[in-house]
Amino acid sequence: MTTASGDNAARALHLDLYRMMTRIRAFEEAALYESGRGNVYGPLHACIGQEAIPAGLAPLLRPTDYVTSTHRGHGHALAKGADPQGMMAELFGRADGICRGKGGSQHIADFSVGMLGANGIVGAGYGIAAGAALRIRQAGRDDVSVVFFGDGAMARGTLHEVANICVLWKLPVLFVCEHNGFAQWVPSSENLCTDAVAGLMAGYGMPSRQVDGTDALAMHGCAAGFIADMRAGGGPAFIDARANRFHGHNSMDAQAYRSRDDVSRLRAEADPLALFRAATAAAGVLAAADMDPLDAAAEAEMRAAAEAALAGPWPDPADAWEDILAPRKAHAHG
Ligand SMILES: Cc1ncc(C[n+]2csc(CCOP(=O)(O)OP(=O)(O)O)c2C)c(N)n1
Ligand SMILES: [Mg+2]
Repeated sequence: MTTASGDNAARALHLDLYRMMTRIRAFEEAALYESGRGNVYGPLHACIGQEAIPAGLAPLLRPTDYVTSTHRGHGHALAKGADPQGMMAELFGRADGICRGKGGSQHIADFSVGMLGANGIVGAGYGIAAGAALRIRQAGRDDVSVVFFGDGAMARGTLHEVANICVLWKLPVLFVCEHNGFAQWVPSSENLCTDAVAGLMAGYGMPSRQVDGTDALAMHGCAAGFIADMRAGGGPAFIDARANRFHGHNSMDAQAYRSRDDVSRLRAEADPLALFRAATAAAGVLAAADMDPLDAAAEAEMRAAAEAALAGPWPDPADAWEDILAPRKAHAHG
């Protein structure tokens, strides 16, 4: 039986999921536009088409949880609560960027919200996530550590080392594979020995599930169960989230390896925002009139973030030698 409070909770969750997806998309569309105008330093790796994956997890994460990310990390950072203006300023290389303009798109981090960093090294997040999870356990906390990575990164040896130790030590790491079928321009079938990656990880004794990564509600439901188990003292889990990237590998990729028709078909059939709109309307939870203002607000928010970031200060060349080594106090114990 549905109740009024149940209906309200469902409505609030649907609004949260849609708001986050549309914010991620608007951030990246604004960033891609500015990249085309020459305002972004370095390539941009857009997660457009994959927004439901981080958006599904966002309402489940606390500021004291941790996230490690990839080169395709804008959605992860926003889902973890990072400030879009600081992120945009980071892309533009400005001194008020979230990492003082020194990291750029592939190195966005914000420890104040538990975002431990995007990473240009494929698969580099595994060990960092496990270390963070070990700290959580040692401190007796019930937080969790989420590592996002691509299907290409499944081929990295560190995944298998880390999976082993996380199971052995019951570390609260949620492994989220963003399975988009490509590693750069190489189809995953030429990179991975199996498509059934959840089965691979189940072999380590880890609860593992394949989920439709274009479905924010499905992502949310699956991650909710795994995260609740971890907060109650359980060990790691794995999600094989299937989705598609609609843009090239990055802003410099002409996509010679797939046809325009393939991409148009994906956009028509597998757009997580459009699918969500249709499903929530069919279920009678949200109507277009609930979601259209969220689209407009996200667009305005990200446009304002870009404008403010463009007006931001350039770094002082004298600061180039700062932030290279860990802060002194980190070495206090030798
Ligand atoms: C250790 C390492 N090897 C190779 C690369 C070059 N590289 C950058 S992205 C990428 C593909 C990653 O594919 P996947 O993990 O599936 O993520 P996706 O780009 O599809 O999100 C590769 C091979 C790298 N950055 N780091
Ligand atoms: Mg991939």
